[in-house]
Amino acid sequence: SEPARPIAAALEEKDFSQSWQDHLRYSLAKDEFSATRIDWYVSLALAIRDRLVNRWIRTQQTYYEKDAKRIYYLSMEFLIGRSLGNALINLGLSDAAQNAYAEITKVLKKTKHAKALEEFGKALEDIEEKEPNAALGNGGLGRLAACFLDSMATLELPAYGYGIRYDFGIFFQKIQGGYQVETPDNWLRYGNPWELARPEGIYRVQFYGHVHQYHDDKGILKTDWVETEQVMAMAYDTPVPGYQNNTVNNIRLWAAKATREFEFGYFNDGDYEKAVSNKVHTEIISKVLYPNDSMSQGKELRLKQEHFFVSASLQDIVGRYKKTHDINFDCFPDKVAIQLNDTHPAIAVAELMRILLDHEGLSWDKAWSITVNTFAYTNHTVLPEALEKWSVDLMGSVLPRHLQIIYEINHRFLQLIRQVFPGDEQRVMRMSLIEEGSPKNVRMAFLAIVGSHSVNGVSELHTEIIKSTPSLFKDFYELWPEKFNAKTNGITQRRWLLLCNPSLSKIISDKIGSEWVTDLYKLRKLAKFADDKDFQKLWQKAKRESKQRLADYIAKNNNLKVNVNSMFDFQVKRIHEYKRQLLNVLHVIWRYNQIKTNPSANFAPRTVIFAGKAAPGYFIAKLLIKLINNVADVINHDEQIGDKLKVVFLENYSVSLAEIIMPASDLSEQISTAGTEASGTGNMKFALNGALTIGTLDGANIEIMEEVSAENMFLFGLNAEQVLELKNSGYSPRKYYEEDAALKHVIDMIQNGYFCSPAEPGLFQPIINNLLGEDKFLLLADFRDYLRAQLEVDETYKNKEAWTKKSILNVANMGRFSSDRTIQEYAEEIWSAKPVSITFNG
Ligand code: DL6
Repeated sequence: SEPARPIAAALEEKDFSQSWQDHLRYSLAKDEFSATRIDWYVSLALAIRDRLVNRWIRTQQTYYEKDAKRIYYLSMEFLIGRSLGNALINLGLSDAAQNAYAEITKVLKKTKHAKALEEFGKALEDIEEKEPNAALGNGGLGRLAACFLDSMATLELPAYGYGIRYDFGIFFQKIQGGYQVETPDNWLRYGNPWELARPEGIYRVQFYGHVHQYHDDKGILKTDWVETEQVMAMAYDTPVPGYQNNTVNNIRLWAAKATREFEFGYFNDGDYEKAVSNKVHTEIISKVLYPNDSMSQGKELRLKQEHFFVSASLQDIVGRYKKTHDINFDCFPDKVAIQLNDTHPAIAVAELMRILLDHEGLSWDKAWSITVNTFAYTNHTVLPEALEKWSVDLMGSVLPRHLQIIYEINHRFLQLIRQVFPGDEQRVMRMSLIEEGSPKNVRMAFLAIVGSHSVNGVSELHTEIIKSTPSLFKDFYELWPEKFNAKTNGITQRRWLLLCNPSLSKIISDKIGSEWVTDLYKLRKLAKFADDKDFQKLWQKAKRESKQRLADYIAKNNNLKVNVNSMFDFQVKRIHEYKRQLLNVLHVIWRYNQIKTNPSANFAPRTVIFAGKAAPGYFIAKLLIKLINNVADVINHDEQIGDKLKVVFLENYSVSLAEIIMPASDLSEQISTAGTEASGTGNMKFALNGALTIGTLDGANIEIMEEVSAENMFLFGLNAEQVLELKNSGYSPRKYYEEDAALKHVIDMIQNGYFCSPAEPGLFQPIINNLLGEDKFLLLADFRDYLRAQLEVDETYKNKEAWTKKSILNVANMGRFSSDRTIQEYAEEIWSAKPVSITFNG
């Protein structure tokens, strides 16, 4: 089909400014004198959305006409960030928007209305900044889902995202007195111009009640789930444009609404209060995102959220299938692929079985074969506390029919185990979907594995770990080796280079053309310019501009002046013990001591920058934030230290903040204990923006090393195997503490209150107890080698040319880490899905 790119963009550019002003007037009923900056943002977003709508409709029509195999990405989290800049880039309307901005500025200037001019701002970015982040995710898993949506649309894959429209996304983080304080993220306060409510797209979701089984008049066993509580799921659709193609896919998020029956029932009884409280009680399901990224808390409301969005999505998917296919479901898996983003949607295995058995009347064997061939499951973590388990009692109460189905799945599954491994009752116990004990639990990861035809890890190492670790999925790998595969994560270069780093993007495209935007391997062409002095100068200039932008941000938000000539050294990610922000802090204190004792020591000046949220209930992680801030306070106020070292904690890490951080980075800290970080994607974003990595051989760091080569990184520490060996041979952190005077000094300073106010002595004792007690993540074992690597960083940074060369080579070798590559692999190897081009004539 005809590529409609240039024609479509050109046609629509010319009326852009008019359309923007029309929306201000006719959609918002404002004139330019009363418009606030938010009004200008909303009207601009609506003008852009108009330009997506025809393509959006055409895309859905085409999938329908061609009976394309659809890919459904089920995820509790989508960490989208802002949509405006991305939409402009993908539609090729960035220049049109700039021109429109200039035109309207001229008009406003003529009016000489100071307030109107002020609200319009000084640059288009001022308006873009009014867009709240769609922060419906915690971290890596949610952001990956958002990158995948972008890649699927760009690769013209018939894909849909399904999730929850939380009223409140991830909390806002404030730092008060060095402590994290959480406040609600009311992102929908001013409405959301990108979404369309679909009041007609509504499904009934059931909870509680009980199961009624009986034989009908033909003697066939029937199952009804009766006397249930019911909640309506209402669809909100958001367009997902591909990059300068005509594809506009859909992300459908569900909001909980009270059923009319409930309300009318109580109204008829005259119980108004009860009707209202029932509505509130019901709608709480989609109220707020759970803020834990690596901990399953087993809360009833969370289980209800999971079932709520899974049930609505499956009803939608099955309904769409039935519109155009016969009712025997024979080709369901040929037309439908469903990816489970972690175990959060794993109840879908039981729910699809329930629909096929109880509603569609299929036999067990047929329903099961359809289910297994439809689902695929991605695991995102090896942390035992993150593996979801639901108590049998809770599940029996909230989802009694599902529990029954899970028992039946388990019964048949254990029969298979006994056949394949006769006499191995230990194995049967280990693999059972039901964990015996009190309470008895349903193991959701096992349900997802048994109910899927594919199980993937998110990097090569992570996949090896889940396959070989007895407490993870070793038994399942032995049973079904063919199900397991690795799909190394990726990031979309459209957001994480083109959009967030225009100055670097420009010099890259000027040099090698812009094909890298849709084929990241094209960056390889940069390698031959790594030594080119003129190119290096341009490269350094782009970096400096971005660093200046961040320095301005820090001056404004942290009231701290940082030196843009210092090395900007970042660790930004969720705060977690396994990610080892504390190891970074130990190094910072060590460096501080070195500078104090030897002021003429030739360290490269550094600004060490942290950002990240801690789960609100994660005590040690929150204490670590306080430690970082206290250490920053001491160091930043020490006149002897001056510019040689500064420490910054940036509050409220978000997608938008990451877009400012990545371009400004010199050094990327990826220092998790080997074998703990499933993949990491921040590591990729930094390297793509020219940062060098100091890191362990963990997750995707290993694959980054394979691409950019070890000499262009700073690797240190034990590898995953050595970590296991050391743990097995009896690890004693105290030994390292006793034997390393500098390390001991650092730890003693924390313990003895060097970084505490007199009002809070002993504040950090729990951190010290962890470190000298178990030191579960082996910080002390890796400390010395980390210092060695850090000194190598200093030496390299002092040589500007050598550093810039490595920076260019990092970027040149990042091709593999595009989410386009990842999605291509999912499409070919898991989903068997093909692209569908959309023809559109404006
Ligand atoms: O796969 C995306 C991302 C990985 O890059 C990170 O390494 C991993 O920690 C993260 N996992 C989560 C929490 N998962 N659960 N459950 O966000 O996934």
